[in-house]
Amino acid sequence: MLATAGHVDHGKSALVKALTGTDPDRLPEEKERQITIDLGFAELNLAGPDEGRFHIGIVDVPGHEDFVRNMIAGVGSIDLALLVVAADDGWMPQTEEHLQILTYLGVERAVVALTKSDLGETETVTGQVHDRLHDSPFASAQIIATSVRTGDGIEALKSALASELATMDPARDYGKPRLFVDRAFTLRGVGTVVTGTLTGGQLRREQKIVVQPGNLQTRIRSIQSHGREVKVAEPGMRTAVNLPDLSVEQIGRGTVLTIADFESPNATFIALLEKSVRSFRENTSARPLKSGSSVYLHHGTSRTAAKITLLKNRLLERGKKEIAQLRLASAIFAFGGDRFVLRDPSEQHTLAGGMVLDPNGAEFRDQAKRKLLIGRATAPDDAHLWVRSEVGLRRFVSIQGLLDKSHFSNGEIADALLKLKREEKIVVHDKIAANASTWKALRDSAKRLIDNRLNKNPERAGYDLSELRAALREKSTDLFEALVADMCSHEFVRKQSTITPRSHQPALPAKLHPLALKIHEALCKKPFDPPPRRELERDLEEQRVLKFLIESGEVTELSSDVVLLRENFERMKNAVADFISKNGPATVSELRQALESSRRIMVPFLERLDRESFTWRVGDKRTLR
Ligand SMILES: Nc1nc2c(ncn2[C@@H]2O[C@H](COP(=O)(O)OP(=O)(O)OP(=O)(O)O)[C@@H](O)[C@H]2O)c(=O)[nH]1
Ligand SMILES: [Mg+2]
Repeated sequence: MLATAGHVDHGKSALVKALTGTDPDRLPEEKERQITIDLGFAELNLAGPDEGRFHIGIVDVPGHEDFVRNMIAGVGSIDLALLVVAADDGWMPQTEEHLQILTYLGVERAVVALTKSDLGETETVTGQVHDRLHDSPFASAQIIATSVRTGDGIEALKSALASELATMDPARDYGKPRLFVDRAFTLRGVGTVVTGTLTGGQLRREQKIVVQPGNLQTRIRSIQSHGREVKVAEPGMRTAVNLPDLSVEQIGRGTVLTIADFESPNATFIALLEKSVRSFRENTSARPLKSGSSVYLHHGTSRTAAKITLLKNRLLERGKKEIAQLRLASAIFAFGGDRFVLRDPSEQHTLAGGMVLDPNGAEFRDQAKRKLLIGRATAPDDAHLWVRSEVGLRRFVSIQGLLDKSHFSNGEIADALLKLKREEKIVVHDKIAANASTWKALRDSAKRLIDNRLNKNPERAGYDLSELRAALREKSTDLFEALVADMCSHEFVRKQSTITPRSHQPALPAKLHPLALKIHEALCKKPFDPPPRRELERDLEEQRVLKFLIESGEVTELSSDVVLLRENFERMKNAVADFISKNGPATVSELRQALESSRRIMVPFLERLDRESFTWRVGDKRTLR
């Protein structure tokens, strides 16, 4: 995609018409006032090298200072700018402002048209433009003098654009399509149509899509590009999508068409802000930006009120970069690596630009974490670096959804994980990835906790997993499960709900032996009608002993308040079998009398036998299975 840029009345729209034959000014008010107000669109066909041709969309932007907002919406997804400077007027305020906006948005290529060459003295203006561009990304841009009056330079401009396009990489496809909507309208018989410049991935006819913010689900009926039906829209394409199930109100400029794979939009995020060193005039836009300022954030085709908190210094000075948290009045659908522009609340000045470093926006006052984040801005295309910093920032990450909102494909993310694993920078366990050192620290503290507990309570079969999790203060189930699985692949085993070293043999400490004897005796007195459990464990030590007896199998637990010696449990079972074989199905009360037990014991006891499928309940009687 190509977009014009430049000061009002410098001949952008006239040039687009001369290049394409299409007048991009379509609104009656635009015709009347002879000024561009909103974005205009045209298609440029150019002869490329080797008989090839370029079909490229042009977005024509307004130059007037009141409509910079619309201009930004037009240049969010472009790869090449056609910067227009009128030969009779030279470099003007919106030439400068547009240049800064293009730079903030990461546009790296431009061709300059010196328009109205029939009216001006092109040599001096060429010198001035060179001057202005020398410290910009467009320092080596071709400068072509043109006149739509005489036709001079139009062919030269076409070949300059073609040669520029020939050396550009195709727009990246990372499988995450976003169409930032710049227009929505209704066509009779067709319904709602939205247009935009597609980035990040393909969209296809009949595809299910989601409109963000708002998570509105719908389906694409058809797609057009420059008036032609297409099955698939590719990244970089000017795209018109027919969404008959939505109304124009639901999907105006600023919304995003995407697929269902992503988390909701965010209203808070972390970004690196940058203030251009350039200052055309000593005006508001050149003053440092203060932490706490209210601004307008322009992202994609959206504009949202936002508040900035600088995380390190209090001021963002000209020529500097600062990491900041942005809190928005309403959520936007931003990815890590996205660029944006900040303007002042009265919409008079462009203040700064920025790149989203973390769309999920927690605050990072921690210096090490800030450093990790800032590193991302220096390598926005480096999946390895982004994955590594993500793991570093959050200690542990779920692999599912890792860096979903980024400019990296799932394949690139998986490759980066694999590489980091091979380099032993991270560990990957099942569904999670962690810093190698953090993981080791976590495992060590889990081990220490288990060892301490079993040293203190050698009679225990293991450490309760729920207790371990609470002690580690780990909230993520995936993480905790991965930790336990990892430990159990080495020196630990999992037994029901406990974890224990393989070598551990539970043993009652000698000083508790007398208590064990006491409990044993109490359970023997009336073997089938022992005292309630609470009478056996009146203090912590007795509790420990009884728990040990249960875990070691010496005592059987029938309910929270009923325990029996294992051997008595077996004897009772045999007695029940004898009684029923002789007398036929029996009630609880018959069995209770026969066994000299009590209802308190008999009810949970028989329920246990039912569960073991030893007995079977028919009405109020038990028979044998
Ligand atoms: N003499 C001369 N006049 C031109 C040329 N190009 C444009 N103009 C005139 O300059 C005026 C402004 O042209 P536009 O193309 O509307 O300018 P623009 O940059 O699109 O203006 P905005 O979109 O409002 O910022 C019109 O009256 C044009 O006819 C040229 O090459 N030579
Ligand atoms: Mg115009």
